[in-house]
Amino acid sequence: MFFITSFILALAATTAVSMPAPKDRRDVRMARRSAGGAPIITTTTAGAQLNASTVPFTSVTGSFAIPTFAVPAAEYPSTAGDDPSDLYIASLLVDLGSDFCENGIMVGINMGIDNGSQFINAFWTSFPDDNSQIFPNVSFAQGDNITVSISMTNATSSTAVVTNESTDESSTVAIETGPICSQAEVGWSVGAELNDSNDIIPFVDFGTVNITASAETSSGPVDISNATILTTVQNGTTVASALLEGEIVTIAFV
Ligand SMILES: *[C@@H]1O[C@H](CO)[C@@H](O)[C@H](O)[C@H]1NC(C)=O
Ligand SMILES: *[C@@H]1O[C@H](CO)[C@@H](O)[C@H](O)[C@H]1NC(C)=O
Ligand SMILES: *[C@@H]1O[C@H](CO)[C@@H](O)[C@H](O)[C@H]1NC(C)=O
Ligand SMILES: *[C@@H]1O[C@H](CO)[C@@H](O)[C@H](O)[C@H]1NC(C)=O
Ligand SMILES: *[C@@H]1O[C@H](CO)[C@@H](O)[C@H](O)[C@H]1NC(C)=O
Ligand SMILES: *[C@@H]1O[C@H](CO)[C@@H](O)[C@H](O)[C@H]1NC(C)=O
Ligand SMILES: *[C@@H]1O[C@H](CO)[C@@H](O)[C@H](O)[C@H]1NC(C)=O
Ligand SMILES: *[C@@H]1O[C@H](CO)[C@@H](O)[C@H](O)[C@H]1NC(C)=O
Ligand SMILES: *[C@@H]1O[C@H](CO)[C@@H](O)[C@H](O)[C@H]1NC(C)=O
Ligand SMILES: CC(=O)N[C@H]1CO[C@H](CO)[C@@H](O)[C@@H]1O
Repeated sequence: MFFITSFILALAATTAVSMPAPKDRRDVRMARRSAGGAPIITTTTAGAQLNASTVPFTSVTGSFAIPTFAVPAAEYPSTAGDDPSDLYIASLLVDLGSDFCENGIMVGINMGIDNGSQFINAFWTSFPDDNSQIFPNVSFAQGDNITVSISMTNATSSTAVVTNESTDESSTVAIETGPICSQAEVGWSVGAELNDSNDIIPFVDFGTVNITASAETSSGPVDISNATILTTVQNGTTVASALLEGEIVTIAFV
């Protein structure tokens, strides 16, 4: 289990947090999987996910405007109340292989409110080592247009890029993983994080976000219209839902 402490703590949180381990997410998904293309129910993730077909994916990209976000209303079911001094987080992610491969990468924007203070950062995480780091040289504000991508350089190395289109600032990192399996899925989602006790940190209320989604194989761009929808259900209540229209994944906090 890794901890995204470096930036959260730097922004005054006293709580250590982490991304849910992929295995935890997968177990939840597989356990509750419905037949016939129905959404997969998870406790941490809402968005769309596409399995590889015969040709492995080589890249995944998502573009979105960072939404306005706020402390959720009192009825939000995963928390006892709407205590404004608490920590609320949501991560806007693209994924390559983190769910179904031993080795995988997630890249995204981490946004939240800690004791009333907002923070936004870009981070990448590689699996299975759960190594999470912050992209340098780029910062963010609500409303900024962002593009994040992961591109495989070769079998064991990928390049991840985060661009703030609103200022044309960009940050690029090379990520060494083990070999990413040929069945690696791609995904575009909003994900929750876990605290030190492995409890889910409540989502910040992110309203609605539209992710323009794309993926490629060595043969070129892929039709993502068959992607599977992921819905977040916590404590029996849907807290985030998603739909896919064309290449747009719309994710809503409910
Ligand atoms: C995607 O692939 C994984 C295994 O790699 C499998 O468990 C899962 O059912 C597949 N999902 C769909 C929607 O086909
Ligand atoms: C889940 O719901 C039960 C019953 O309403 C409540 O007692 C419990 O605190 C809730 N758990 C969380 C994590 O919100
Ligand atoms: C939360 O913010 C309030 C008001 O700014 C401050 O008085 C308090 O010390 C903060 N609490 C923590 C744990 O930082
Ligand atoms: C893969 O690419 C990385 C980055 O360019 C390089 O350091 C590494 O040696 C390459 N690995 C192989 C097996 O070619
Ligand atoms: C984001 O992109 C949209 C559509 O191109 C544009 O209307 C908007 O002004 C951009 N926002 C910022 C902050 O650059
Ligand atoms: C960040 O900026 C410094 C100074 O300009 C530069 O040396 C470094 O390569 C940059 N890092 C990235 C990931 O762009
Ligand atoms: C994690 O969150 C739960 C539920 O909000 C809380 O009871 C617990 O104290 C938290 N643990 C840490 C280490 O912050
Ligand atoms: C998302 O896209 C839908 C459909 O195009 C649009 O109605 C909605 O305003 C968009 N929402 C945001 C937050 O951009
Ligand atoms: C989507 O799924 C349907 C039914 O399984 C299949 O016939 C179709 O070829 C798939 N389309 C793509 C682009 O994969
Ligand atoms: C680092 C940086 O300059 N980020 C900028 C992204 O774009 C918005 C404007 O839309 C600025 O407010 C941020 O400062």
